[in-house]
Amino acid sequence: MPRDPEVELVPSVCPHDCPSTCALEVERLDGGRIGRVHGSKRNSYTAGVICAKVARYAERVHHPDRLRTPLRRVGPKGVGLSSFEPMGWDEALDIVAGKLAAVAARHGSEAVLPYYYAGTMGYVQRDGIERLRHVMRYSRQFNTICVALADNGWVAGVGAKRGVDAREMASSDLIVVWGGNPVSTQVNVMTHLARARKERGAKLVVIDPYRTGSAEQADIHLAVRPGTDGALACAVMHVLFKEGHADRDYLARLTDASPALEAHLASRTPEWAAAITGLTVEEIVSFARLYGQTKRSYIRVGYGFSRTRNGSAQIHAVSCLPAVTGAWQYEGGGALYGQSGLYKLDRTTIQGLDALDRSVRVIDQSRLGPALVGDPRDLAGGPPIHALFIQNTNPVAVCPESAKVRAGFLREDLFVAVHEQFMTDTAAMADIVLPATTFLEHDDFYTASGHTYLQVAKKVIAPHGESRSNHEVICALAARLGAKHPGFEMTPWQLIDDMLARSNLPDAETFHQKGGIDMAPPFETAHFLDGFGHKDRRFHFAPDWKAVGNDCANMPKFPDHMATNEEATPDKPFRLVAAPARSYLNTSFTETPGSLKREKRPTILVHPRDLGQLGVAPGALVRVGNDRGQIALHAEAREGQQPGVVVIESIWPNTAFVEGIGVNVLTSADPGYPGGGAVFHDTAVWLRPA
Ligand SMILES: Nc1nc2c(c(=O)[nH]1)N[C@H]1C(S)=C(S)[C@@H](COP(=O)(O)OP(=O)(O)OC[C@H]3O[C@@H](n4cnc5c(=O)[nH]c(N)nc54)[C@H](O)[C@@H]3O)O[C@H]1N2
Ligand SMILES: Nc1nc2c(c(=O)[nH]1)N[C@H]1C(S)=C(S)[C@@H](COP(=O)(O)OP(=O)(O)OC[C@H]3O[C@@H](n4cnc5c(=O)[nH]c(N)nc54)[C@H](O)[C@@H]3O)O[C@H]1N2
Ligand code: SF4
Ligand SMILES: [Mo]
Repeated sequence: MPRDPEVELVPSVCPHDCPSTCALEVERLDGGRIGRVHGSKRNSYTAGVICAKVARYAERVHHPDRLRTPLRRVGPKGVGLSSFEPMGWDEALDIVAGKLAAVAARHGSEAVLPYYYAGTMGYVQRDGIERLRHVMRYSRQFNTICVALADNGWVAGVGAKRGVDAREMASSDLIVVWGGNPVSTQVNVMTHLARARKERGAKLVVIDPYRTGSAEQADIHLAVRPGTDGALACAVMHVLFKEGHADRDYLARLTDASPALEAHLASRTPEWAAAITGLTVEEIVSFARLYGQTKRSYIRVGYGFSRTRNGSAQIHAVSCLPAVTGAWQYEGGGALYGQSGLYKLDRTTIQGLDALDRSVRVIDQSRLGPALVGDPRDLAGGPPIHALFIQNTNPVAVCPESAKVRAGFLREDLFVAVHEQFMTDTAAMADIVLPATTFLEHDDFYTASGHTYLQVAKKVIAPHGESRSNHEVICALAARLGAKHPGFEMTPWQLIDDMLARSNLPDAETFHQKGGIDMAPPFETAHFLDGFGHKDRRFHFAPDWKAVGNDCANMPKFPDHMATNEEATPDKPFRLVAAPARSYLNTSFTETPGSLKREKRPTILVHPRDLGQLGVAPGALVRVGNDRGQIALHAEAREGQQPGVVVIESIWPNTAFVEGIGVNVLTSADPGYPGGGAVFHDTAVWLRPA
């Protein structure tokens, strides 16, 4: 569509928790509004393409429900806007600071938990809360909700959190999207792999328990049972060794491969894996042959198959494949999980690391529910949590075991302040709600996990209503609490420049002028030809699990299927996958008309055979539950997944479900092995007609 020449295009960066971190061009209109948002062509990973939900960002940033003023709750918790009345900023900040100070004075500073995540991925606005935490000695947060299991599994083998540049997919002959759904969750993967398909006739394999948008586009879809990818990977390696597709020279030079590894894999037959994965022997063997016969094979490792109790072992097992064939050596070959280990950024000032005291107790982010209801395992011998200050996350909807989260937030003796853009499920439980800017209304700095650019963005429009940025709120609270740190006296731009100077990088203005700087390492390094990340420079088939986590008793010596998941039982015969919805970004965009129109209503996808056996008509209301709770939602028949597997695309607000209880009442807060991490796709449930 031709653009109106009068419209000013302003550069920005998408701040959402998405591996793509797209470079944007925002149409700035008169009167402080924006028009369409476009992908920038200056960034060769974005390559002019962004997802539909962010292209329509005008719907979100100018939404009539955006919070405009601070609010005080005067009615019951959990009801929404009608329970609140507007108030002034000074009074609101005085109350929040006063409560945090009173709780710390009475119960100790660890009774205060600043709680955050990745509503924005900008370093200044996301991580400033850490500075306040450390200076005030408030409880620390162990970040486990997203990448912990996958990071540990990847680093166990590869030794560094980086991989082959995603743009190289254009030179691949086989692309395996393993446990990810890029059509929904990072659209740019599809751009780059489409080139390989068009120009080289590359094959696309998608490994996912259900027929996602990505699976629909694949040449081969392997619909594994959830949590069984380790078995599939082992059987593939079995075939690779048996049929002569292992690169023995590579294995000897750059890995710790041993006769014991081969003997172990000799017992991991396709028949063995078929029984575990639910795939046929034929499917497994033909995928293994395709992989073994293709030098330029690229695995794009998603997060999906890490979100199980055995998730780290699963990621490790899959990361072994290119080490067996030596695919790492070739252009367009190897694998990528994430690139965040490429950058060595010194975040001392932003995060207040110079004030960090490692003796302060740590709360597991994913176990917020158990921690709030006082599970002694989660309080590390410290006081109950009496005050929560929340930015950038919506735990009442997104945390597992949400019945406990809710019970915790309902505690009369808990003070909650939430800094938000919308009246989320979490804000509705707060005592004080503060209105927050979006990325278009503040400055920030961004790294990416899916590509290698570092980027900065300046604000594009004035703040909505009276909303303030996270940085402003953190600094205002620091002033009231008497928290001293140079970071509280700096502007966001100064904080970015401070970090860049400490990291020996050009200043923020240079990043801005250039539209970001590509930090891609040379081919040799990107492909680990100069060695992997471990001390011995080798890939580890036999990982030192103790180096990545404490709970190692169950960890297998070699890549394997680790049978520690919440298996289906006669009374809970279904395995639930709580996958992301295409038009939402976690719970963000659940308020925008364009996204709602596409997602329609909370839905459980059930195999037609199962629906028939349950006597449920497609479209009917069903009840889904387990020992942790139950929910009601509509069912839809879906081919392309195994019987016994059900899928709820989310994360809908709890209030979108007919009974006001959302999907995470079903998911478990058990930490995955060996170093913790949320297990959102590792859930057994029963299903009944409602
Ligand atoms: N549209 C949209 N985009 C998003 C998000 C969103 O909510 N919506 N969320 C963002 C965030 S925070 C993140 S971390 C990323 C996550 O993006 P992804 O890497 O795509 O990871 P997941 O969202 O966990 O799940 C991806 C796929 O894994 C599949 N899966 C689940 N269990 C298994 C398994 O055991 N084996 C295999 N092979 N596959 C399995 C699911 O069915 C799902 O299709 O996406 C980001 N982008
Ligand atoms: N069932 C199920 N649950 C899941 C997952 C799943 O796949 N299935 N995925 C999990 C994963 S991978 C993740 S990462 C988590 C994500 O969970 P969250 O981090 O809670 O992600 P969002 O729901 O997008 O919530 C971010 C909130 O931050 C707010 N926000 C955005 N920018 C700013 C800002 O600048 N300032 C302030 N103060 N607020 C801001 C947004 O309005 C939004 O309400 O969810 C997890 N929960
Ligand atoms: S949500 Fe992801 S794909 Fe969409 S614009 Fe943002 S970074 Fe790009
Ligand atoms: Mo995430």
